[in-house]
Amino acid sequence: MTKNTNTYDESSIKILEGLEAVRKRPGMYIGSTDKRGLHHLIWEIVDNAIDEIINGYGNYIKILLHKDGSITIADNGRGVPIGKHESGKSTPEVIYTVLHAGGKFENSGYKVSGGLHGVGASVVNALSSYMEVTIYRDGKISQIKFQDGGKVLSPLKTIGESKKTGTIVRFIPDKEIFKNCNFSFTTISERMQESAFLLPDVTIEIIDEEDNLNAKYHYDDGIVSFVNYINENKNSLHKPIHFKSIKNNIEIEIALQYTDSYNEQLLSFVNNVKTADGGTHEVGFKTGLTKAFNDYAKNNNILKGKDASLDGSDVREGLTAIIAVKIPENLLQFEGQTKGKLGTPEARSTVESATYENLKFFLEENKEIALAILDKAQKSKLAREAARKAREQVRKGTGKNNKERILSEKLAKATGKNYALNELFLVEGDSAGGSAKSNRNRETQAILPLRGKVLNCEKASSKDIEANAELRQIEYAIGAGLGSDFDYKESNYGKIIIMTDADVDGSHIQILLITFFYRFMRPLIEQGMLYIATPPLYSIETSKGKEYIATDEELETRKKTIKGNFKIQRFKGLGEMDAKELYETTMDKENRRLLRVTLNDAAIAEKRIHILMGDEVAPRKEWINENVDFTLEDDFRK
Ligand code: 0R9
Repeated sequence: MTKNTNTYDESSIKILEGLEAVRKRPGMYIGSTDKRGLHHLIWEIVDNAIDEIINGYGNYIKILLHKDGSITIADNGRGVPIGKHESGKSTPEVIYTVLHAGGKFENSGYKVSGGLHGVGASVVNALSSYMEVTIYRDGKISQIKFQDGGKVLSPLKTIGESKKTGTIVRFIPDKEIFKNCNFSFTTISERMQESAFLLPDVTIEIIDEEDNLNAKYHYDDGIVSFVNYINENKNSLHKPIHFKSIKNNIEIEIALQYTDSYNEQLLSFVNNVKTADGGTHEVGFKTGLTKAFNDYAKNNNILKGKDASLDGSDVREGLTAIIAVKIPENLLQFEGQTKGKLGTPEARSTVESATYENLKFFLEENKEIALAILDKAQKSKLAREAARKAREQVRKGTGKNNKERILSEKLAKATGKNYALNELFLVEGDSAGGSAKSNRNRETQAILPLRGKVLNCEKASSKDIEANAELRQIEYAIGAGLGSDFDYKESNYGKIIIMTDADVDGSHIQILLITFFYRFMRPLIEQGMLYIATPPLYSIETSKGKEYIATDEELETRKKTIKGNFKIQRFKGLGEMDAKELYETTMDKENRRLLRVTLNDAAIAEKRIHILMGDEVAPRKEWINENVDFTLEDDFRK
């Protein structure tokens, strides 16, 4: 841990912009004003508390969700400085009302935690109808209050005495800005758990006073606990391998463990911020890992022949790894739209050599583990080669499973050649499939009926997929490969749409298909190409004609406003609608409502898929509700 020796320089605060700009264009500062943006407010404040802890002060963060919709975040650091700023205002007033006031961390070593790097406090204030900052410092309790997006309600004043130190921020998100102001205990506690894994000295507590929920996280073993947590329900081949090293001013800490599953899970962090899109540190890790296993295998005559070697994907099958690096600010480079990808070139070679050297040493010292992992990697190599051969045969039409024949039986193709505009409907049941085929937009809509339940892919290998008729049809229809060969750019369709009955079986088929896509075509989900169709639950016939109702709530509301007689029909399945109805309600771009399947957090999705692919239906439904964005698809059609 590095101690920040820079003391707070009250004159270094940069006054740049007014809070009004934030309110006018909140998206520019917090990304969006949906649920994600709402929670961003919390992350900004929590990040400031984490910064203080990383700098060496304090070890405790508490988050309280109050019944009145306000939220409190508290730390036990030094407390925000309470002196006067050169402008004549108090320092807290400047920090919480002036954008970019957090400039103090510049060039003070590691740039820590995420988000807007201390800019956040004023942004949160700008987007809150009320904010109150209480500071324990210099033997006093001081407090300042704001309202209506950062207007001072009561300037900083002493409200009591205390020997404690720390900062407490309480705020109410502005209802004019956020349509939905309900914080999610689950979202907050999952994110805080991840922070707690990365900050082993810290305890983070979350209390939901409304729903009487609470969670408290503290992990002495840091990222080793993280790996154990992810692999909790899996069969691991050995205890987690853990190493730390410092090279070229870059701190590297890695924990990894193999399980008997086929899935790879790699999570990386830079200065405690998740790098969801990877980057040079991940590349370095993968290269070092592949090299260490290949060298060991060759040196011990496990791989024979000059050309024999294991692919990266072979040595990562069943691997869970956490890569946490700390990079000094002057070397930090982020890339990509969301800045979730590390660009720092030095991180690549540094992480590669650290991984290689530490693993090489470990494998030499732990022969049994080395052999167990290599055995698995070799099996993966064989399965991969066999699956590829089978696919090639199918592509060339040489094998007994001719691709065209397999598809022509079931797939109703789209005639259009603009693949990005084309849509593939995966439809539950032959009867609904038949309706969809007869009434569709033939230019852009293709239909593939699915019979019964598809294979649960939680534990399937690519060989199992090739052996499964239903999934093989999906693979060939999409035409972009599978697993490590999958390339979403090759997809025959811009949208893959799952269309099932609105019942438990339908939900089950949805989750089975999502699991398949998550395991074998994950980029499809990452690129936002996977959707779920939402057929209506009811139709109402009145004197004015027929209308469709999506939910029970909507039905109740509508019933109250209808005058005269009406007839309600409940659709138990897609098959109960005629072809025209099915098209109009569920497939027609003008009327349909599609849910996009999103991947908010790979670690959580992984864990949840694993747990939820068990026998219970209720948690599975909840998973779908939580992981699917309930947004009108046509809002983000590109
Ligand atoms: C409950 C959430 N906590 C905070 O928001 C928080 C900010 C903060 C802080 C300092 C200490 N604790 C904090 N908690 C601090 C103190 C000193 C120097 N730097 C930071 C010092 O005593 O010299 N921050 C002060 C300014 C900022 N944080 C920032 F918002 F501008 F980043």
